[in-house]
Amino acid sequence: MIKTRINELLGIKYPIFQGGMAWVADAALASAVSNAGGLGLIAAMNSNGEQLRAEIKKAKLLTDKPFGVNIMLMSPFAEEAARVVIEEGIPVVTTGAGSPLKFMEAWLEAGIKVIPVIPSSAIARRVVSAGACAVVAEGGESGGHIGELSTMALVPQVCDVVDVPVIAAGGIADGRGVAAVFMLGAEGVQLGTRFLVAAECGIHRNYKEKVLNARDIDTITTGKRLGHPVRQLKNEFARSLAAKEFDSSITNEEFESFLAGSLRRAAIEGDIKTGSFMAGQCAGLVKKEQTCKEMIEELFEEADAVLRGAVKWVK
Ligand code: TUI
Repeated sequence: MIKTRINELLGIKYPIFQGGMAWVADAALASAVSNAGGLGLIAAMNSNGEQLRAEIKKAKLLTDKPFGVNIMLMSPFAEEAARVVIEEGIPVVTTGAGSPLKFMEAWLEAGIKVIPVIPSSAIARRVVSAGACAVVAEGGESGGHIGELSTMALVPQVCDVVDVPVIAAGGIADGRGVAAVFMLGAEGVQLGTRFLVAAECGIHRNYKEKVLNARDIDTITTGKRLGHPVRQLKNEFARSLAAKEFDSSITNEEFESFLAGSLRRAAIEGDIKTGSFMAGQCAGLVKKEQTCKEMIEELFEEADAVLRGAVKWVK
């Protein structure tokens, strides 16, 4: 049994979060993770305020366990989502892709636990002094919008500068990864890529197949020129973005316009050619489809065994 301050803080059985993946993390997935003893998160990114409210209401019918909402701060709906989480009595909010400082006072006042996803120790320090009760330190191995540092380098440096619990994300897909980040000082984990193939994850079959068939070298990052690099599985679309990355005949606005709708095309339509199939470098570790309950139990059984076995190296 692995227990940390995260279990107590959030009232959950296992210190694991499911990443708040846009167009992926809906009520069905979040409630399945919460029912399995982790923290499920609904992604607010792709919904306006009322769509998010409807998704929250659905999740409330599907679980009596705590679940949260992830607010992607670059989303045009971030303001609406920030209000809806308060109105719906959401107990925990995670944020990504920017600074949550302008919303924090209102959320803390409403009794919401705020857990920002952060890519550096300086940003970790800043959000903790503004009242964050924990942080998710996300390394660049992750899928989607990423920072510069790897999980291995980021997690211990964040642990060194904050007193609140640190949840590690990026590159974790099995019990070895869970055990490894605990050794770096993390008290919880957040996984995205592995949950893409969960039975309760409703994304298109083609997306699941791409993850299940991925090798370690099958992801690529694009979008650095816009200041927000995104990791995704290689396909025609990703390669064409990569080719445009340093093409000065294309403006940033044109580059941005190629991205519009690409995540939806992957997750909902399963468009192999023009979809953006976001996934982390650990996709190559994801080989089987399971329910969220099976995944989470297996992850922590493995981590438990790895941590207990580690003592064999100490002479
Ligand atoms: O947000 C994510 N991952 C995402 S969001 C997303 S949707 C999308 N994003 C970009 C283009 C198209 C679609 C897909 N994946 N992860 C959390 C994360 N947060 N990664 C990096 C950050 C971050 C970056 C800067 C957090 C804070 C931050 O602060 C900057 C500042 O100035 O305070």
